[in-house]
Amino acid sequence: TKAQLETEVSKYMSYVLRHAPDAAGLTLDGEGWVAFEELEKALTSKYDVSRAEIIAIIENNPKKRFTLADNRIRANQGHSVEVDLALTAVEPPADLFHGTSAIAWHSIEREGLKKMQRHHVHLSADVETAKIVALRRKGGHVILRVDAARMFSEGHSFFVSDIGVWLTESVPVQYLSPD
Ligand code: HQG
Repeated sequence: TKAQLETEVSKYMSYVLRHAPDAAGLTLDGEGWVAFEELEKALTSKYDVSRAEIIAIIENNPKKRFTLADNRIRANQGHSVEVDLALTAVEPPADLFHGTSAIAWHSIEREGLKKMQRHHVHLSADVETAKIVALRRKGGHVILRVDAARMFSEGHSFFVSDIGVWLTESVPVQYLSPD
């Protein structure tokens, strides 16, 4: 169906713009941008989609995963390839949240939150969003409260992405508690 095609194209765009530009013959610049026309070529050679449909996929993406500006496109976050999104450090809200699996919690309670494959640990401003993130995982879920106020006062830097995801390098255990 059309919806399935849109999801597939969107997932492939995330894959290419975050992790494997080479796979589509693309090269990202230092801040993760690529000419829209180049991406369009890669997508139309692989999928039966038009330029207008690609633009609609970008604009209708529920999580605003991509920014299209000045004929360039980039993923807003979640890269594994080296990019500098030019984020500025800002003071976080007092509490932030992280939704994860009960299994992961066994190691998180010993090691703290690590950035794993990504460039930062991703945190949510509210419990509802953290729950949605957790539900991507199988089995039981845990919502963690992060004492962001104390982390910030003790020298940890925070960044906020275009779409309101809070980012930090790591969260040591002393700042974590199950919500
Ligand atoms: C876990 C999606 C064991 C961490 C979502 C998470 C979000 C540990 C997983 C965004 C650990 C990494 C981010 C440790 C962390 N031991 N497990 N010490 N430290 N973990 O996907 O936060 O679709 O990289 O709890 O909606 O789940 O990409 O991070 O379960 O906004 O746009 O390791 O990704 O958005 O998983 O999700 P991820 P996340 P997109």
